[in-house]
Amino acid sequence: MITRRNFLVRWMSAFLLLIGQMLFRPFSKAWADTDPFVGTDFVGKTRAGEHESFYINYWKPMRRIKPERWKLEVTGLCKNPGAFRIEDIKSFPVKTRSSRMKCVECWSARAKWQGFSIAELEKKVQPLPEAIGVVFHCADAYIEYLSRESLLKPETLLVHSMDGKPLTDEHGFPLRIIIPFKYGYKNPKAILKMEYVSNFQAGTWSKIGPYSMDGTILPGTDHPLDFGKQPRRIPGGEIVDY
Ligand SMILES: Nc1nc2c(c(=O)[nH]1)N[C@H]1C(S)=C(S)[C@@H](COP(=O)(O)O)O[C@H]1N2
Ligand SMILES: [Mo]
Repeated sequence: MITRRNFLVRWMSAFLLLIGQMLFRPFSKAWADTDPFVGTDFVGKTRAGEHESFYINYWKPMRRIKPERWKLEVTGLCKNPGAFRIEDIKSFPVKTRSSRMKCVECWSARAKWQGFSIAELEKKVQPLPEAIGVVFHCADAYIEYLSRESLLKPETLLVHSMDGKPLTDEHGFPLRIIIPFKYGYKNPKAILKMEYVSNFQAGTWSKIGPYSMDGTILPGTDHPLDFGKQPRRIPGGEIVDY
C-alpha cells in the first residue's frame, strides 16, 4: 500500500536528487558531461552525456512514461474516438524515412525514423469533415497544433522507432511526430492525446518564443551537429541536401 508519507518521501527524494545534480554540475567536469537525468525517474532537456550529436528538448522535466500504463487517446471531432496501446500502434503498417530534425535554435541532426502514417489512424477514428487540425497533448504538458493537411503529407509520420530501436524516453517514447519540413518545435514528442479540432491553435513554443505558429523551415543558416556544427545555407522547407 502506498501511504501518504511514503508518497511524499519518494517525491522529496526525487526532487532533492534533481536539485543536487543541478547544483553540483558546474563544479565537476565528470558531472558536466553526464545527462543529469540518467538513472532518475525523470527525463528533460539536456545537451550532455551522449546527446551531443542529437540534442534533447523537453519543455519541462517529466516522469518517464511506463509502457504498460501508456495509451494514445484520440478525441475531439471524430466519429469513432478511441484509445490505442503500444501493441496497437505497432500493428499499423510500418513506414521508414530518413529525415533531418531542424531546431529553430540553430542545430539540426538526421535520423532514420519508423512509424506509420496518420491516414492509417484516421481510417479507425474517422475524423468529421469540420476537423481541420489536431492538437497534440504531451507528457511534459507541451502542446502543439498541426493542420490535417500537413499531417497527411507523405513525409509526415507518427513515429515509434529511431535508427532501428524503439524511441528512447529522451526522444519521445513511445510516440512522436516527425514532420521534416517544419522546425523541431512542430514535432511533438511523448504524445498522450490527439484532439481533432475545427480551429487553428497556437502551440507552446510559438507562445513563449518569437517563432511562427506555422513553423515551416525558412531559408537561413543551419549548424548540423553531425557535420561539426559547420554553417550551411538552407533554402527553406525540408533539408534534403545533407
Ligand atoms: N513534448 C515535447 N515535444 C517536443 C519538445 C518539447 O519541449 N516537448 N520540443 C520540440 C523541439 S523545440 C525540438 S527541436 C524537438 C527536438 O527533438 P529531440 O529532443 O528528439 O532532439 O522536439 C520537439 N518536441
Ligand atoms: Mo527546437
